[in-house]
Amino acid sequence: MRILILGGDGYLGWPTAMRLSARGHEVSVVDNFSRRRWHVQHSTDSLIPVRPLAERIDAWREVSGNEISSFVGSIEDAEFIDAVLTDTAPETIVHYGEQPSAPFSMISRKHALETQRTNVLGTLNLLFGIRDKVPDCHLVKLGTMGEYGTPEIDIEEGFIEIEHKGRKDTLPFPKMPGSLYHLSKVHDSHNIHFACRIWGLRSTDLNQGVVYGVETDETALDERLTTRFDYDEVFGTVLNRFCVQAVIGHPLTVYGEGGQTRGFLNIRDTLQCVELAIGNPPELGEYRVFNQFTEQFSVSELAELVRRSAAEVGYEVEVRKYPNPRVEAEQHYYNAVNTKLLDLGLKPHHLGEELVRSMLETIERHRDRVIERAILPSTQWKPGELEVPEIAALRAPRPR
Ligand code: NAD
Ligand code: USQ
Repeated sequence: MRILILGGDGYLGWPTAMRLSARGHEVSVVDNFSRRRWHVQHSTDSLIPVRPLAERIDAWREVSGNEISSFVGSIEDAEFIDAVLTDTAPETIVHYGEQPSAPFSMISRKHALETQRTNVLGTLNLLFGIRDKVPDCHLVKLGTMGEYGTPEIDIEEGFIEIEHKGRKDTLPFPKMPGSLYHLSKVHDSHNIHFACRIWGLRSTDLNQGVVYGVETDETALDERLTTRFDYDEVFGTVLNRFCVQAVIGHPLTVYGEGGQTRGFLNIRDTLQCVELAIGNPPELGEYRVFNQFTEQFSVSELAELVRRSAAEVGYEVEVRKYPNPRVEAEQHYYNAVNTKLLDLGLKPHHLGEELVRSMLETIERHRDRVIERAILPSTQWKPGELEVPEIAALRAPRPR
């Protein structure tokens, strides 16, 4: 199959490109390197050094004998994306190419605008490109579980049957996201659904939970093929952050009460899910949603798992509750359905002490690269409300 991966230089995009290339697909990637630029702007970096995209592609050719083509440009650039679609004629597009951080979207007006411009306009521009150049193509779009928020009812996979005043309909599940980033994904979902309903395009919206882990079969082949691994307060996700904190002796940064519960999955399962979506495409005109996670954990449960796993290999770890820089429920009901990918054959990798210890081992090899200043949370959902002296003293000057 001809497959185009948008955001192919990223944490998930690069391992996906290698996996699909290893399976014999004809793979092209698009990236504008904005993620690398945002790190430069914030004086942060991936814990594991990542080679430039062109070097990684050369290394992949050398290791696997397979070719990956690359295009450097922005998804929201109409001329660029149309030219790439014409050139590559993809049968499937996997769209990872967005600003992925909730805290980034809440730093300032400028960051919020950049997030929604990149994500919402990028995806809308892509939809026009698909309509005009490759209307049969299957769009596999990375959405997020956070689109739903934390309602008092079970979360269904995209749609819910509603009975209202004696009449019934199946409608999009209500959305109540907790950041301007998560909200950008809601806007994307509406635009994609619209393009399927009105133009007859086809798409799978993968509402993914929080991803953890650093290794896939392909990244493990050669150190030049590793993917990025972030732990800073803006781009690091919670389990990846806790593991780095455990290794360097920083208290684990539980925000608030730690009862926040989310869906999680191993990076290996991200690749499995994307492969399953690609291999089982929807009909033309169909818009479907899969909830893409394998297990639910609260933040406190994760902190305890990391503390226990790290203690067994000699790290002394303190779990500490910090005033929550976000506005979110800290104790709440959470029960999300995730059967569609399991029905297609997903075999989950479950999270346990062994996996955490292997992450600690990888982190230990790079511990001298940790930028400690970037760990404590300084991005606040309501600026000025939470002045924590310990955090304020360490806060890095931030570009506005
Ligand atoms: P990432 O930042 O590592 O990857 C995104 C890539 O897209 C980057 O390389 C970036 O340079 C590129 N990009 C961004 N905007 C672009 C644009 N306009 N044009 C071209 N390239 C652009 O992020 P990730 O963690 O790999 O996430 C990938 C996708 O999955 C995102 O859409 C994110 O919202 C979603 N997601 C991630 C997670 C997670 O835990 N990592 C969980 C759920 C959903
Ligand atoms: N949290 C802590 N301590 C930390 C970091 C986070 O307690 O040091 C808490 C947060 O307050 C939140 C939870 O952990 O309640 C998850 O936070 P996160 O930063 O790991 O994840 P989130 O901001 O939700 O975003 C990440 C990815 C995003 C993806 C989303 C999936 O960055 O791209 O869309 O996970 S989901 O959460 O299901 O929406």
